[in-house]
Amino acid sequence: MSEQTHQTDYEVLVVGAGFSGLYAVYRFREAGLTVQGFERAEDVGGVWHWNRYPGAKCDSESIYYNFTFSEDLYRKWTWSSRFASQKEILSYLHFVAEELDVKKHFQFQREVVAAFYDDVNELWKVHFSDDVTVTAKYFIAATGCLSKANVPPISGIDQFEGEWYHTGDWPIEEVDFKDQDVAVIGTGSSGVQAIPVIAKEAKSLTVFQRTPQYAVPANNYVYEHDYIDSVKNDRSSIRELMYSTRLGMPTDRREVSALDETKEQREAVYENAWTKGGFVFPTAYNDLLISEESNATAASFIRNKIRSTVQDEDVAEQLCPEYYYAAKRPIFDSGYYETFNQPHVTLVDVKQEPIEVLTKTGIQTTKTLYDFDKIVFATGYDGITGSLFKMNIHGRNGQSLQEHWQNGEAVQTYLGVATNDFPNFFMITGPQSPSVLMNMPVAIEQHVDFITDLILNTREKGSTNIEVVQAAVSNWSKECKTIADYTLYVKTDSWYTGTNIENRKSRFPIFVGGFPMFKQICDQVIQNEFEGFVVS
Ligand code: N01
Repeated sequence: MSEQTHQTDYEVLVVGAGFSGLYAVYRFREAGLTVQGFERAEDVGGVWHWNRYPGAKCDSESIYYNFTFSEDLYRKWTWSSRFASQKEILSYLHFVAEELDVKKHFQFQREVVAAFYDDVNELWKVHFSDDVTVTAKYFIAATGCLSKANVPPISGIDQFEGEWYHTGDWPIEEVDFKDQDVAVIGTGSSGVQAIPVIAKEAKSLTVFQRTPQYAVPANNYVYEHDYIDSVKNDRSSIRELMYSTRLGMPTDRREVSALDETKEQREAVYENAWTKGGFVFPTAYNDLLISEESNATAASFIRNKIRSTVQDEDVAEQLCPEYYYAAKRPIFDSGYYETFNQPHVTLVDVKQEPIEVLTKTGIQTTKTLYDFDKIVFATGYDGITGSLFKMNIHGRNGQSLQEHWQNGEAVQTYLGVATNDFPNFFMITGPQSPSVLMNMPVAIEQHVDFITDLILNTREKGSTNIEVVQAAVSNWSKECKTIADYTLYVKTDSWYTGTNIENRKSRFPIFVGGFPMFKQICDQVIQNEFEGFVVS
């Protein structure tokens, strides 16, 4: 046991003011810790502050995409529709900040540029872009999994004389596409949401697609008042339901293999899921991500939908994906495929016609020079580890997190919350937690509660230093890998595997066992006096 001898500016320093940061600051404050939050944006919101691109929506259902720890908070907020827009979710987060009275604990427009663990004084020194350094005992990354935008290294970006944007770093001012020739590069969730909306405004829209995607209708609708009232009156059972389902929100998941039903039965099941929209489709059978054969039935159903929607046969074929359905993040759309029936919309397959360079006027592929007024990069993120690496975090003996995790190819954590040789550093929904495979607010509540309990438990013992032991990290990493290796996720290139980033070898730093199993393991760790951690 050691007394904390060196004075720090704060006990806890939290980076990020999105869902994680807001709840973390609130919980730490309520636990009696002195806490300070820092955020690079000018206000709260996290990814929902930055992702203002046209058509941005959430694909978790609204009534589940919120905090459920407080009856009062839950009752006071009213969602308008099944899938809320970015604007509405951002308003929700402003409302949360106000209700929990946490904004006063944040400093905005303060970006972390480096953080060092001071072995001697057992504290974190965190440096900001404005040359200010602060110290804290506990350093908490509430930076999310998708906050480092990936602008691919295409040469000539600086030469382009029109305007270009990244969906994850969208300007606050409205972008006007009217009478403009527009390019969208990328067809993941962001591109698929933005493309139909931009097409409505633009004079012409050219979509540069590298990998065709499976998109299933979102089927968004406005909530009825009575329904919302009943939901508000039922917070505790809704919370229970969320905490007891794999995805952290109820779906119509059917515990049956696609291969146990006849072709006709499957068609009916998929058709029903297609109509209901959202996560009903990827959870129509329980082995879609395990069995290649089962997966092929869903993939084939969607390809047939694409062919029957897109009028030009060649374009339809170009839009038909081949990878394992849902092994990349499932996409829910609102009129994506239909957009390609419009005469002013063109599809360019960059596998056939790679982008060579951006010129003053547009995009030069190996075949054609396309002129544009505006280019939208919907090219995703350096997911999971990018937002952590961006902070240049250094643990014991000055080792950086990048070195520790071999540039993201050998990520190892304990429960996604901590890693060895980085004492008193905690991640909310970090690598090897179920995070990105589930409804985030639930994962965040559970992770923040776990970290708070860990710190309080340590305090009760009269200690302040917390470190995870190497064996716990190795064992957890092995467990994550063992489960993941049963799935098709690891056989598919995606931002999950990190292979969307040039020259990165495949890894899969996500716990796939589902949220109830994860929570059970964490609860057991708590019961066993936080086994895997040592305090001093
Ligand atoms: O990013 P992505 P995203 N040249 O990585 C292509 C969450 N999210 O921003 O597939 C040409 O999925 C790339 O091609 P490929 C959600 O978790 C949620 O769309 O790598 N193309 C791909 O088509 C989601 O999964 C919501 O071959 C290039 C696209 O860009 C995650 O964020 C909404 C390229 C990137 O797709 C990320 O989604 C939005 C290049 N050099 C986002 N580099 C909702 O809640 C990349 N691409 C609904």
